[in-house]
Amino acid sequence: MSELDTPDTSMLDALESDLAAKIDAAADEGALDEVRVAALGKKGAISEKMKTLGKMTPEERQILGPALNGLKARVTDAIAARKSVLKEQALEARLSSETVDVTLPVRPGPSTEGRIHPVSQVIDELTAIFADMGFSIAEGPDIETDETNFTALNFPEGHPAREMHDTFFFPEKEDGGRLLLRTHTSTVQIHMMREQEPPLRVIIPGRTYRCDSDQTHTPMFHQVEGLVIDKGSHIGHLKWILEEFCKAFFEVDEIKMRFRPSFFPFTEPSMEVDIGCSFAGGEVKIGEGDDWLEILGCGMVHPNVLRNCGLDPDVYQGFAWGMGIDRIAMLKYGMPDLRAFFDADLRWIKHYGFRPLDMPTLFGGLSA
Ligand code: 2U9
Repeated sequence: MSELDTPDTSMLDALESDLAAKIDAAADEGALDEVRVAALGKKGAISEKMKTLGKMTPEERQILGPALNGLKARVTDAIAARKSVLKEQALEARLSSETVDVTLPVRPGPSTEGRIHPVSQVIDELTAIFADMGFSIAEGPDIETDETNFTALNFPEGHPAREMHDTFFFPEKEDGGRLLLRTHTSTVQIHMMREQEPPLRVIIPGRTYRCDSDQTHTPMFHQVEGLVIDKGSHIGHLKWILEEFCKAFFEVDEIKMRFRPSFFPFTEPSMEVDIGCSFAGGEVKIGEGDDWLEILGCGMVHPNVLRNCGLDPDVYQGFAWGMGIDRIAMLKYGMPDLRAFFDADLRWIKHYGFRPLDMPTLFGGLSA
């Protein structure tokens, strides 16, 4: 083919530089897609030229074929490169416009008004402590039967705790059964021992009810009980768990503890536990001084209770403890009167309540 017959590819060069300019000028992915369609779409400039290849002579096709394919490849790559640049720019724009300065203080408003009740805070704290020791947390109904609240727990018939002056009973049912408001959360442990195979390690916070009312007793109060049932459980384990709990809860490195003999129908032996404190200056300081403060009751689960739950006392042993949540809240946070806990007085909750964002964690400080 002579110089004169060589097909003119200069118009392809002009088309390429025109498309390259439009690709660089595309301000966003939408505009870029319009350029792509105009160049490579069904009726695109390059596509239209590809369609003419069929009508060319073999000599012309030999020149223009590779030229067109090369143009199409370079334009496709240029569009792809521009697309990734535009995507990056769009992301940068969003990142800079959507920043949130997390170091800013919480904006004043309803979310800063709300308070967590000290009882809820203490439940969160003791939950964090026992969960860290491998305990699971369980809850159960406030309305219970005489059987789970007393009989299964080895309370003999006629025991004073069963009397009306101590327990809230519902009207007698037709079948003679009596429902009541549970006087302790032990009822949940009875259900768990009857429904689950040991080993058990469970913590049960919840509301409990007794006919009582004075500066340190209210008809409804909060208790947390713990239960461990296993084959080799002994009092050494119980003492360790309670000591670790008290140190973590009162946030002290060392704490003196005193285990005094006591009696509960559901545990044998039973003990009441005091922690060392100082009353100097009329203020209670836990973990120092030579005074003592009763904090909880505990003991080895009575064999009758194990039997009432279908467990063989010669195979399984367990221990349990119970404490008043409101009481340890008063000790830790200094509220003078238990009745104020339930008056729903906003001034009280504003003073003694906790900010919702102060979630207690073991590493972050329980009551930081
Ligand atoms: C089962 C077996 C044993 C739970 C226990 C105490 C000792 C105790 C009181 C502390 C202050 C209740 O809130 S309070 O008035 N509780 O002293 N509670 S042992 O023993 C159990 C629980 C469940 C199956």
